[in-house]
Amino acid sequence: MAKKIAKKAPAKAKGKAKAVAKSSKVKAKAKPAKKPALKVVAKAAPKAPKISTKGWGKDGKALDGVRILDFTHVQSGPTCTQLLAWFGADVIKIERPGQGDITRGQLMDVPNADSLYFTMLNHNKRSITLDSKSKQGMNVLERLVKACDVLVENFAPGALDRMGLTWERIHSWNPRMIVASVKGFGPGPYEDCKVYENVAQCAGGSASTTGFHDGIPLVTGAQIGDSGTGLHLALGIVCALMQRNRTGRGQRVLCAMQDGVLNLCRVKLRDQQRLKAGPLKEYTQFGQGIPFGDAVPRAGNDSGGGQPGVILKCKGWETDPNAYIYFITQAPVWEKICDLIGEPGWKTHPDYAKPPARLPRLTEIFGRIEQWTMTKSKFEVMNECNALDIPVGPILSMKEIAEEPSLRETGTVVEVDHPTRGKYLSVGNPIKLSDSITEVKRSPLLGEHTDEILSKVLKFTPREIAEIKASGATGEAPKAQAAE
Ligand code: CAO
Repeated sequence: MAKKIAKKAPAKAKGKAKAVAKSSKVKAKAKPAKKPALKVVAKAAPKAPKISTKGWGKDGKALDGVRILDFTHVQSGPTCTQLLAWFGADVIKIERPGQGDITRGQLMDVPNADSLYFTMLNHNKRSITLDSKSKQGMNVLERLVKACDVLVENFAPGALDRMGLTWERIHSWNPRMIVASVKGFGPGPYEDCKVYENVAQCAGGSASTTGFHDGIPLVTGAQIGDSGTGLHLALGIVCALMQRNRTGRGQRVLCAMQDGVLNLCRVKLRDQQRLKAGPLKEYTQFGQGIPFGDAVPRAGNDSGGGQPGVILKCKGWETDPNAYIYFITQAPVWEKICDLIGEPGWKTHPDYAKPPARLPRLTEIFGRIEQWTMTKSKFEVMNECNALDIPVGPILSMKEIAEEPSLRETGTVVEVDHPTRGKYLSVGNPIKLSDSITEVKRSPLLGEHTDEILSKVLKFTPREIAEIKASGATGEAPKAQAAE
């Protein structure tokens, strides 16, 4: 079907173009136009590059040639620029002399070494120290703006403007520059607020819908406010780069953390509207006869997809806090579930055979399934269920994930060596491109690349570099040197 449409469309368009050309000729003969007739110029198809003959993954990286002025700190911004760096962008991280990104010194586990908080969010980047509020610092920044394609920042609202880097100024220095920002809130009553992860989870609808209906709101372990927004911002930047290929100009990209969280909670806004039509029958609360209020309640471990699902105990749950499995009573596999748990009669019994009949009995049904899961380890349940195409989710601990060989093989969990902290584990690039292979390189030491960037990227002369340094704009030379 799609093929047919695709074939037909150009033919139609051609016919129309011809018809327009013909009629304008006829008109031109009958009555000469006062104004010169509009020229119909055939639009040349954009010249596509030749198909590479190099092996997959051997022809550079997706974002080769893109240079990022990385003015990010803490988590949301750095996750975004780390992703771009993994795809090949040259990411130059500007850090305040002396201190750098505040996370370098937060949650430290090895004395005098950058924290894991920092190292795990700043791979594949270069670091330059620069006091952006000094005169010489601003001169360097101007040169950087001219040399980069994208400026990414997640300062408090207004901080970039206070520094003197307004959009108008940046655009006048480099009209091609894309300026991408993470803020806590978009325009509105809270736009001036500073925001951290859990604030965004609360303001974006996640906390009010996470937890059990009779408990307090909960935040999730997944950093959906910070890393989630960084991911959204990275997509916005790549789109702006694509548009710039056509328009030649940069633009602003804004991702508010509240919006990013809400985007990830969209099924809950769906349920908010469904409430008008009556109780949410797939919620455990319905089967328990607990009335619904006027806002989406916390749904415990109920599945968000409309298929009833809960977390059940497995063998060893008394001592192992993660001996559990997520179990979904998906309609298409219901009969297999009945056979597996030893309740073949449920396949035809009117109280259990069809999903609507099961909804008020979910507590009883999952109780019976749990009797079965408690006789097996979570991995045994996983194997037996998956052999029958019954989807289940073993609750994997971070220890199990860190030790999982298949995640090491795919580069999702990587071991990285660092000159001052030694070897550590990190999460690698979760997005796999078959022709742009990610190599995870350690995070930079504070100011490690200051000289290199001033001379090789920004082409300052040795004399100019000496002047910049003497002014204090770059702070002291880094003490720790890379061991490479
Ligand atoms: N040279 C000189 N000054 C610098 C500098 C440099 N290289 N880098 C930063 N600064 C200055 C800024 O200009 C700012 O100065 P002013 O307040 O005078 O304008 C100052 O450092 C502090 O910046 P900040 O307000 O962004 O930092 P903060 O620690 O007070 O707040 C945060 C942190 C995260 C709450 C805030 O940046 C924010 O709300 N960001 C947007 C939302 C966000 O990304 N949150 C995610 C955080 S991760 O959980």
